[in-house]
Amino acid sequence: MLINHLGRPATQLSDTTTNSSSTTSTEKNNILKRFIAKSNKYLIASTLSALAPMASAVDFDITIDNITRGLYFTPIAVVAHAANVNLFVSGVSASTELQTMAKTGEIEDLARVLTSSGATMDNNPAAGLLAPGAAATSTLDTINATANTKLSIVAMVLPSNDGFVGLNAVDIPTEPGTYTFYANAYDAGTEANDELRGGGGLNTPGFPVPGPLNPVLGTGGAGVTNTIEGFVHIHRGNLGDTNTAGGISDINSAVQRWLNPVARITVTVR
Ligand SMILES: [Ca+2]
Ligand SMILES: [Ca+2]
Repeated sequence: MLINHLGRPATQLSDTTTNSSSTTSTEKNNILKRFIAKSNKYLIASTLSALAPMASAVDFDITIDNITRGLYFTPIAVVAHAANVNLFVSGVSASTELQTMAKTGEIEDLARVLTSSGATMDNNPAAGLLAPGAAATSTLDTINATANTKLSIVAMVLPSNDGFVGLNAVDIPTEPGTYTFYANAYDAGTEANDELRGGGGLNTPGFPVPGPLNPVLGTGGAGVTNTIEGFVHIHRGNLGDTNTAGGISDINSAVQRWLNPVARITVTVR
């Protein structure tokens, strides 16, 4: 059965036509006048909306607060991108570039791919590690890149094998004001969470240990697990232990465990 735009069966459209054929000529004129008046109103409305400024172009600051007790964030990628781009999708395998970021902390590969897709980026606003309780601010300007309506932020979290803080494709606000988002830590699913010190390379086990982390980690752990998870998911958190010279993990469970979220993102649109 044919259905018109109001959801009525096509047969009802025929009934309406039959009824209108019995309308008098005066009534027809009145109907025509009302139709013309309405059409003018729509024309004026559409002209006004065409003259309104573009709502998608914005110039904004993004402040990232590390709200954890004991995690460091490696160089942060702050990205305004188009709606058809995703840095990661929960439940799906990580891209090679995301895997590299989550296992080594390096964002150059991710930045190269995103830049070639037309994204607007600010890389490494903390100029290195963002310590627990610290904050860093980026500025992005999408006035000349109006397709970039989504905001994503990623950085590896340490200590972790392939954990990362992720804000995933939220709508960039367009009205001036201050907006707050919270970001969870995810597991890239590309390395077993053995929780052991390592070289931090893409194909080496364990996690990198930059200077500030060295004195607060244990040594000689046996390893928590050998299982590679296979897909991006909410991180289960570090298990850790309290044995600084052995146990299952080199992570201190009294300091470096966490519950999500791990970052507060404050967007200020000017
Ligand atoms: Ca993992
Ligand atoms: Ca230990």
